[in-house]
Amino acid sequence: MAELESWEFGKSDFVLLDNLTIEEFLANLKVRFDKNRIYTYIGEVVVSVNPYQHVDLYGRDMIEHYKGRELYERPPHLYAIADSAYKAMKRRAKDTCIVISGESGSGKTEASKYIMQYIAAITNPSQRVEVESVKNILLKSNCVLEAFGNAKTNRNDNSSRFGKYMDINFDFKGDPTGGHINNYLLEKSRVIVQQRGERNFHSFYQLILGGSDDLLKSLYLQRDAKEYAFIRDGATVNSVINDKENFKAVMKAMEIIGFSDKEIDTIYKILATILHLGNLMFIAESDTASISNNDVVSQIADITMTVPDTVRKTLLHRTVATGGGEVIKKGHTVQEAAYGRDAFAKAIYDRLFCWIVNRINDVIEVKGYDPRIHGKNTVIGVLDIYGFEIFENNSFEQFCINYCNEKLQQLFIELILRQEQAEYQREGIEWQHIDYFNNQIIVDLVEQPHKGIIAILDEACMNVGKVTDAMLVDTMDSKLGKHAHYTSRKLCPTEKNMEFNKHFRIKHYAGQVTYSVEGFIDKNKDTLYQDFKRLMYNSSNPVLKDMWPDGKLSITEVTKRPLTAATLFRSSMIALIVNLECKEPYYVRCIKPNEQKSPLIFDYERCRHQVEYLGLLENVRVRRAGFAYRQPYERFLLRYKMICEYTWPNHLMSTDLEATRMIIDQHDFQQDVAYGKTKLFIRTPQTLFGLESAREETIPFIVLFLQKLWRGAL
Ligand code: AD9
Ligand code: MG
Repeated sequence: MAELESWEFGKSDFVLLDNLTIEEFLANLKVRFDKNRIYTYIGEVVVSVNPYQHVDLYGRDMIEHYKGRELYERPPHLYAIADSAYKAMKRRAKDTCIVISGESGSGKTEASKYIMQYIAAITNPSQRVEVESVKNILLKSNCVLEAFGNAKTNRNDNSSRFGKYMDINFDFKGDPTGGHINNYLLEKSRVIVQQRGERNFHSFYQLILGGSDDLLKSLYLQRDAKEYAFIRDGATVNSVINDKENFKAVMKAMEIIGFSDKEIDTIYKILATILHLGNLMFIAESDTASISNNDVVSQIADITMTVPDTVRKTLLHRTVATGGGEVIKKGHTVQEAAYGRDAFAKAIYDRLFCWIVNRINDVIEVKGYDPRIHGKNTVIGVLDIYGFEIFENNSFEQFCINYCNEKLQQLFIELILRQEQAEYQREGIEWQHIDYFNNQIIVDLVEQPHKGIIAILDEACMNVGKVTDAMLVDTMDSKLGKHAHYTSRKLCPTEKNMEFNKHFRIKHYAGQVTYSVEGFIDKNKDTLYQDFKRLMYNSSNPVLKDMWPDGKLSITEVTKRPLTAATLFRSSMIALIVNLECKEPYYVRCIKPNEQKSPLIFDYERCRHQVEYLGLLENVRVRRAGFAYRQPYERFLLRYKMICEYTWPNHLMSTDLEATRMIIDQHDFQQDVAYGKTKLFIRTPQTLFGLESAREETIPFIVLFLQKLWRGAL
């Protein structure tokens, strides 16, 4: 329970609500949002509402205010959660993780940065140089990853278009010694096309607006984003982001992290290559394609240090091995050439992003750590991953993102309940079972081997060219028609918002989402002609070559069908969950108060929806069904010992438990508490209020007493 604030700020913990209804929940959230109290607890979960304005909550003084404190001693804050995770790690050598969830624009990335800043600020009191350097790199990595992985969308001016999980490693002293970043499914389709009002990744605009004249000249670029097809639409979008300034900041960050000049140079060369690729024009010549602006081909060849003729051939042909083992070059049609070019542009950006992440990992990886000498190496993980998405048109990307959220919700349910149960068992207190919606059924619908949507999709991708998107819906209908969480137009003929064989719908835990199946097979197959890989591998630029090791294989050596995008994503999600499961979790649940990015609007309906699908009411119920509060005896006594004459200033009982019992008995709260092995469990808020008001009443007497004591009057 957080430090009790004045009533006008609402309840600092939702467990304190008098009536647990969605209306009361929202009313409390609104009162707090209006007063800039953007954080509220549900036990140890932080609910955060995006304030959409600067709030004075993150200064050095605030960090000091929270440092080393228990959750309930201070008003709710991310810092308190970060401190709890840090304490658990330091005191009990537990690996912990902080899972931040919420929809796009709800404040996850900002929260993750505040958490990292807090951890950086409270560690390394002795200012060890190597630790300072690790901290600096960890913080700077955000700036680089945001440049390459974030973009302006209609929901968020700085939307993360990738999922991120960062481990921070600590030595036995509790100082950061390194870290590791895992990135998930970058939305690479954005490289070639963006929705109206959205932009490509920030990095492109930063280069065009912030790069020096010399740099742009060497890359054959003009300082006008409208010149480039892939970023043209985004160039006219109003943006609050200062690309020019950010270019400098990213450059500096990359230098601090330790990217070499050659590496930085290659990064910008790749961006330029993508921009030039977008401007290539294919024309039909008899039934194959040719390129009308060959100067662009030469520029690409020069920038990528490849041979112009090979670049042209790669763009216009593909190498295929015939059944008889013969290798032939097959000319593309205009459509195929454009498809290949787009796939290539997406792939080089994706490779670049993964390479940047790996490069940062190389630098921050813990080296030379020997647990026998240095003690256990512990970890705090921070997960900032895309929230649930329901758009007007939901495609393959939303399908993956929403599946990811199902997995995380499953973990949340498991861990919160399991953790409660474990704590009760550990403390020797009886556990009551709580009913909740278990979304495992939806997880299965998506990921089950042979029967799930991913399996059906993969099967469709195996039959190259034979299965259309429409046939895919048909197969899903026949295999999943009876599933309670799956439907389509055929299964539900009266449904007007779905078209026959074009849409299917999943009833997610967070709401119904209708997916347009168009492009599913293609995006899942994620084909990139081997010729492009070979082209990059044969570059004379060693940094670029390094990003394409698989280009080494000749066409006859490439035998294995690559794994599909959905299968790769499923494996990465399963690995993520395995990783999180073995850590002690802390949760931040972010809420977006309105669509207008306004600090003044609390849109009830939008908030209601989020509270519902985040399962926050259930969360409070779980917390309240048992004991809403728990405190170690030692801590309890520190706070309340003054309200009983037998425990103040110090008790003489044999144990802290006995002393606690003395206080509880004297104030007649016996009915509402249970005594665990190390903690006192309190069932209802009223008891806590009673204790708090007794404390408030006593403090003036104690102050008076102490003053007299000092004056020698006693
Ligand atoms: V997405 O899923 O990556 O599209 P996020 O990460 O949930 O999304 P983000 O953290 O980027 O949202 O927050 C969106 C914007 O809200 C930020 O750019 C800030 O302008 C604003 N924001 C979020 N949190 C805070 C805060 N604590 N204080 C002030 C905030 N502004
Ligand atoms: Mg984000």
